[in-house]
Amino acid sequence: MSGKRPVVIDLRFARESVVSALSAAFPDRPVIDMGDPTNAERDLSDAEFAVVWKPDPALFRRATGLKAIFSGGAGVDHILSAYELPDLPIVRFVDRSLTDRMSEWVVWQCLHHLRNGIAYAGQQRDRVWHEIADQPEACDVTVGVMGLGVLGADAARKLKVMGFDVIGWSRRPKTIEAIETFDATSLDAFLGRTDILVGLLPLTDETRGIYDRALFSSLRRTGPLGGPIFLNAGRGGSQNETELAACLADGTLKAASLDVFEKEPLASDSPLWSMPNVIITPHAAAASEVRALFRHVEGQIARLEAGQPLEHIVDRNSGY
Ligand code: NDP
Ligand code: OXD
Repeated sequence: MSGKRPVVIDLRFARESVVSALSAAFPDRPVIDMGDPTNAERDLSDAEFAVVWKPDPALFRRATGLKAIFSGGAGVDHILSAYELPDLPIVRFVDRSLTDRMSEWVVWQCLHHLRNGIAYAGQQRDRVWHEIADQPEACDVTVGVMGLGVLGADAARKLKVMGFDVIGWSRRPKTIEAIETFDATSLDAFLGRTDILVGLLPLTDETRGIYDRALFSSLRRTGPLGGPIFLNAGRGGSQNETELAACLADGTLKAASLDVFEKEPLASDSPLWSMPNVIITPHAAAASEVRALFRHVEGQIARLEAGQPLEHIVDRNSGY
């Protein structure tokens, strides 16, 4: 090998996907795969980079020579909130495959609600042939995307292509072609226009519990879908699940599609499981493709070695 220092991998993903992706990754440097039990006691002080998803907390005490930490996903709350992290750059996973998957999920769910997917699935179960009248068009429905980062902005553009009226909200002012945007100071105006709310926020101190009864009550109630609909694929910690379930039960919300939950896996006794107006996916909206993740890490290391700055570095102050 080239004399380069190792990259340490601690990814709590499906084991086969990590092993398979590692077979072709990092050809020019040693790899320490913490999923391999023979590495359990290995000295990690020579490791130069770490690629992690919910890693062993001891990793950062043992790997004392790291230059950068790469998150195995776009979100970094899994490490920022749970570990004493060394003062090193933390790089988020940003990649076309992840972005496309998330936009697929968002567009899928918005179309499902637009086209009465829940009602028609119920009718099919009951062998009922009945066309629901007054089908609105996508352009009649305003989708409000909360979080206009890499994922939110892409989802907003693709929803626009499908014909929806799309608006967006982010902490700082943003310009996205053909999409009206609102910043942190104009949340109420944004919510008051929104028929389908799409949550694509990171979990930070500011966004924890943001999706609560007060917020759901501010959504537009006079839209063509017969009540506001909530989609969340950001983080479950941003939703007050007790209030969410109550709002779905009393009609404050007409329906929801939820990919993320306060506690995952979702407890088997959660009322959300059996609500007829709720669609649940198991944090599967945009799983990281491990080969793509390693390509992204290789690319960032190559940049660093060429004297260029790392991209997609987390701002520790804002928490994302
Ligand atoms: P980015 O960091 O690119 O974007 C985050 C967006 O949220 C930005 O527009 C930011 O505003 C906005 N934001 C953050 N805090 C606030 C706040 N307090 N008020 C208003 N807006 C705020 O993240 P990504 O788009 O890449 O990812 C978003 C999240 O999606 C991830 O953090 C992760 O939690 C989740 N995710 C979920 C997956 C799943 O499978 N369910 C898969 C991948 C990611 P500004 O533009 O002003 O900075
Ligand atoms: C991510 C996730 O943050 O999969 O990438 O949740």
